[in-house]
Amino acid sequence: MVIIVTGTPGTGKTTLSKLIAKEKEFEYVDLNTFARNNNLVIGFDEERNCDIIDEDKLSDSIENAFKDKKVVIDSHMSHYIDPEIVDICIVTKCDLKELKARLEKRGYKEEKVRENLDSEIFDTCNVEAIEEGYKPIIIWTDKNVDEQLKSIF
Ligand code: DAT
Repeated sequence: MVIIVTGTPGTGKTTLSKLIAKEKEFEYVDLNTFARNNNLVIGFDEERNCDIIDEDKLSDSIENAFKDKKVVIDSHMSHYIDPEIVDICIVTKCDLKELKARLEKRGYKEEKVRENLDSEIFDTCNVEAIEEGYKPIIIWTDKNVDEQLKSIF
């Protein structure tokens, strides 16, 4: 079983993925680390300040690595994995004031805070996931997460 967790940076992907891993006994996978360890990094996106992952090879690698395992994959790029091999797509979302506070606490510069807030306002990860063929489940991480997870597990 494969769960992906996508969403704007700061909305709580890692926190939620690790919670699911711990409570539901899934293996936690950070997609960036997985991509680096499996030679799937084909460049660096200066604008987004993140690795460019070879999308063509990504899904096969994931499928081969985690066949018959319970795995939760954390990344704002995870919705680029082929929906065919994913059972559940979660998009984390967060109240904008709270998100701004979280990003500032991380020490992000004003411009980067603004970019991520815009991303959240435009619902970018959710929209992209739907475009890829997913039916995402939204989890609001500024509200009671355990309560919302009951609709999944
Ligand atoms: P992401 O992985 O999307 O970048 P994160 O999991 O690192 O986000 O969380 C960003 C910050 O928000 C971090 O300081 C913890 C806080 N946070 C995330 N989920 C939360 C929750 N459910 N309740 C309270 N704080 C949360």
